[in-house]
Amino acid sequence: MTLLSDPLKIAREELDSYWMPFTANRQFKAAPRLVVAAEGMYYTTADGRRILDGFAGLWCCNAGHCRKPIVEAIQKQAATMDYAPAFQMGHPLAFELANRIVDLAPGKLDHVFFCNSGSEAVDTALKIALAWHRVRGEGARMRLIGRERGYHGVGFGGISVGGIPANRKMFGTMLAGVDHLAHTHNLEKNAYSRGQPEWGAHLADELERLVALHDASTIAAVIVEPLAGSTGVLIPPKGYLQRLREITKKHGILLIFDEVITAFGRLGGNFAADVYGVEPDMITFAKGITSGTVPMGGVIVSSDIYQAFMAGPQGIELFHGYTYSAHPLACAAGVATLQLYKDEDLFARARRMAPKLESALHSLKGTKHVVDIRNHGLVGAVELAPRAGAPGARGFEAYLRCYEKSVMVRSTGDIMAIAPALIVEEPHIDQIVSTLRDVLGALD
Ligand code: PXG
Repeated sequence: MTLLSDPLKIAREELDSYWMPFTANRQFKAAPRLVVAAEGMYYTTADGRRILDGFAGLWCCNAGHCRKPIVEAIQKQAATMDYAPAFQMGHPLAFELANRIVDLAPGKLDHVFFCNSGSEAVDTALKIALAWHRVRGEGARMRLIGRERGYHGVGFGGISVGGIPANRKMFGTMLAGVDHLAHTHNLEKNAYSRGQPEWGAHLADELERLVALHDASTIAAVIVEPLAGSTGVLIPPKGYLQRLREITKKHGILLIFDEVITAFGRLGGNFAADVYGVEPDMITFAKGITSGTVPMGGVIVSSDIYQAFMAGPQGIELFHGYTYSAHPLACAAGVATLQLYKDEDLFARARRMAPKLESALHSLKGTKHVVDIRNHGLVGAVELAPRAGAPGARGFEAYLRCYEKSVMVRSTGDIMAIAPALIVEEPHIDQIVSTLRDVLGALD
């Protein structure tokens, strides 16, 4: 079967060829959830239902869906110049987008390398870290340090520094020389914290232990999500990121913030680095840069990093890049997206809506199964007690039932995650929370 008979009424056997990512394929194909259109805060399903999008797609459509200025910019670019060679050639929009990103970036972060996804951004940042130490004559710094429960995409670099067991266990030994910090999640100490939890800054001191074990001269970089998203929304304890910054600086170790989720307004600032007041050496981004419309990712690096490469011999300074680095459609989408964020002051809007999301979510305290509620910016999570012997089952069922009730949230294990577009309004938040309340109340 090659053609869909009718995109709005796809027969079950027509769903077979596509091997879906991070999806229970057999379960999905037995009861598919197909969306065919999107606008603002809503998806439309193949059977004509309107679904409130409580998750900005997958943490990415920060400006809301199918926003006109972005759509038009992509259409125009597709008709003007479809593609430009990425190596030894350039096109103006790539430089314009890099300039705009640098304008938003904190402190000394002033150069941008483009790729096409968060996973590529992470692998790019890790490679830059290794190469940077090498061009400075410290090539023995080859170790990379991640964190338990971290999600850094699915490349071999990303799963190596990542800390999600299911994403690692099937894939061999991954990169050598990687170690991990402990994660910061602790329900006993921090349950029902609003914003940053009080307890846990000392967990950053573990880095001193790893430095003592491996010696600083072997360690290239530490990579963390400032707010860990995918694993179920772990908000950094007060002082934790500052402590990581102090220790990395003291030992000449690069600090990479993986901001694939947190960049571009999600926490109410340009970057999490701004919101938490900690300046890393590199920031990875993706998702929100184009509001999810065209795949794009990238790494913002400090001037120290860029200039070390530019001080080397003439010729190609970094043997790394992608056919679609700074793709014209992605750049057009990126420029239009950043302009829209500015025109509508959407990051300030996220800041204004954050307390509303916070109080609405925390009103779920006491609802059946709920063991924790946490939030920062326009990110929230409701953690459920797992069913005995079936971790993740309750969360997934809650996700399905919310969808039946026309609200899309996300479940990761038994944690329900919420991350609406920055255009979200109070009635949307109320609908998300009341749907969760009804669903959880009726769930085994
Ligand atoms: N780093 C971080 C911090 C991410 O959140 C990636 C890297 C990888 O990005 P790509 O573009 O390669 O997928 C991510 C992606 C979820 C969810 O439900 C999270 C992501 C992707 C899909 C679902 O939490 N994060």
